[in-house]
Parts: sequence; C-alpha cells; structure tokens
Amino acid sequence: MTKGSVALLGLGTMGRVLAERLLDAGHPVTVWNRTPGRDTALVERGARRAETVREAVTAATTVVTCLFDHASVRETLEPVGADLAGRTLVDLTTTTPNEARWLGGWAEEGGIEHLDGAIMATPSMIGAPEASLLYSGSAEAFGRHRTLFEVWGSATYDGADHGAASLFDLALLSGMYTMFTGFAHGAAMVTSAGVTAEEFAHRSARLLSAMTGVFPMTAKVIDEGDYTGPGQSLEWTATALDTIARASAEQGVSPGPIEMTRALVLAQIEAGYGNENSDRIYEELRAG
Ligand code: FVH
Repeated sequence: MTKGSVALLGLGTMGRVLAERLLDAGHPVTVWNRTPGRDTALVERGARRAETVREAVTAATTVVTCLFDHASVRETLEPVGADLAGRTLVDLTTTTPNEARWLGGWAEEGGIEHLDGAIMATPSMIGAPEASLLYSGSAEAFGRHRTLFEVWGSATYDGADHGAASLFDLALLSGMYTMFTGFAHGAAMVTSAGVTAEEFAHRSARLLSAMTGVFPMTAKVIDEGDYTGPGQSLEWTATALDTIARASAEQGVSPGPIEMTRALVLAQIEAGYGNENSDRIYEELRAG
C-alpha cells in the first residue's frame, strides 16, 4: 500500500529523527531546513530535498513542522498559507496552548486541516515504545494519520481544542522541571558534605518513585476541594520546609526551590488554613 507523502520542515535534533523514522516506514518524505546542509544524511537515505518552503509544502499532502518556537512556525508558514490550503498541517513545535489555538484558527481560515502535537520524548526515544506523542485539533485528521503518527511512538488524541495537547505537554513538563530542580537542590546539599551525586541519585530515585504512588490520593483531595481530611497540615509542612531551608543554609547551599514551596504554604496559612491539608497549595496556585 502506498504510504502518504510527508513534508518535514525543520531538521534540528528532533526533526531529523522524525524524518528518519518516516523514511524507515516507507513514507515519501520531502525535507526543508532554514540553514542548508542539515539534510545530507536524510537525502542519502531517500528523502527529497526542497530548496524552499513552498517547494516542500506543495510536494506532500501532510506537512509536519518541528521548529524552534511559535514565532519560527509563523515566520515559516505565513508566506505559504495559500499553498497549504487543502493539506494537513501537524505542528510538533513546543508552543503554548494559545499559540496552538492561534495556529488552529489561522489554518481553519485558510482551509488547512490542523493538528497540534506535543512530543513527550527525547530524540533517541523516537520510534521506541516509550515515546509518547499527544495530538489535538481535527479529529478526522488524527484518525487518518494515526498509523503514520505511530511510527514515532504512541499517539494520544486529546480532543478538538487545538491547545489541549500543548496544555498537557507543558503541565507534565512543569512537574518534570520542578522535580529535577528539587533533585539538584538535594544533590547540592549532600555533595557539600562530600557525598557523590551518584550515590544520592539512587536514594532520591527510590523516594521519589514511591511518592508518585500518592498522586491519586492528592488528586482526589484536589478534585473534591476538601482539605480537612487526614494528611500533613500546612503548619506542619511549614516547619519541615523551614528546617530544610536552615539545613541548606548551614551547608552553604541556596534554599531557592524550598523557598518557592514555602511561600505557597505560608500564603495559605496567612489566609487562615494552617490546620488544613498541605495539598491546599493547589488553591494558592489556582489563585494565580
Ligand atoms: N530535542 C528534544 O529533546 C525536545 C523534545 C520535546 C520536543 N522538543 C521540541 O521540538 C522542537 C524542535 O526541537 P529540536 O531539538 O529539533 O531543536 P533544534 O535542534 O534547536 O532545532 C530547531 C529547528 O528550528 C529551526 N529554526 C529556528 N528558528 C527558525 C526560524 N526563524 N525559521 C525557520 N526555522 C527556524 C532550526 O533551523 P536552523 O537553525 O538549522 O536554520 C532548526 O531546524 C522545539 O519546539 C522543541 O521544544 C524537542
């Protein structure tokens, strides 16, 4: 069976791997990159080189962008809006939900079918079972492209709101970045006493893995909005965080990540909720 033709715009670290997996799966692939020369290996593997964005876009029914940011997507696509009409645009660039919605609206006005995508994987994971990609926008486009998307990893459809995939992406990354910051803070504390970060990593991974098992209980409290049940109170947590901050200072390490959490806890205590469950920091975050 003939596989659908794909134009891939953006041959950075991620774009090149996405193109490789499409070629491996037998798709005709046309590639374009702003800076010439990044397509050599792909062309050797069978990709067609496009000298211009227009040449790339008009060579395929599905156009995939994997560029630096929303501004670079607009800069690249706006001049070829008319050429994109009647085609499917899949933007895998990391953008905010509203930026994805803007692109979805722009595409709709121009008769372009649009899906926003979010890559929950590093380039080396693309094509492996652990790679996960999220999509939102046109349900019809997702249905028709599902097999194609699965050459990159598992494909999840998050609904018709063009911003949904991006919202999940960035919400998940928020947890990841704060976890790594907490790990770096703990590592700075113990390495200041001569312990290696490697030794600390084993212990940290064990504790943090166990803690993720608590997420469903925390989620239930948040969804029900009742913080009066059992659990660590805000007052108790404030004392614990204060002790960590002082230990950090004793070791000559910045208490920055702990101060961030402490500020949320203290604000809720100030608001009169000191005896309630510490999951209440969620309310402080929602208050904006
Ligand atoms: N790499 C990763 O681990 C992450 C995993 C999660 C998702 N991200 C997102 O994927 C997008 C691309 O990331 P990347 O790693 O491929 O990024 P770079 O290697 O820096 O390549 C960037 C490409 O964008 C091109 N580009 C930049 N500015 C423009 C512009 N104004 N007009 C046209 N193209 C532009 C750049 O071209 P060049 O510098 O070679 O000319 C690269 O092709 C990104 O959203 C990640 O957040 C990857």
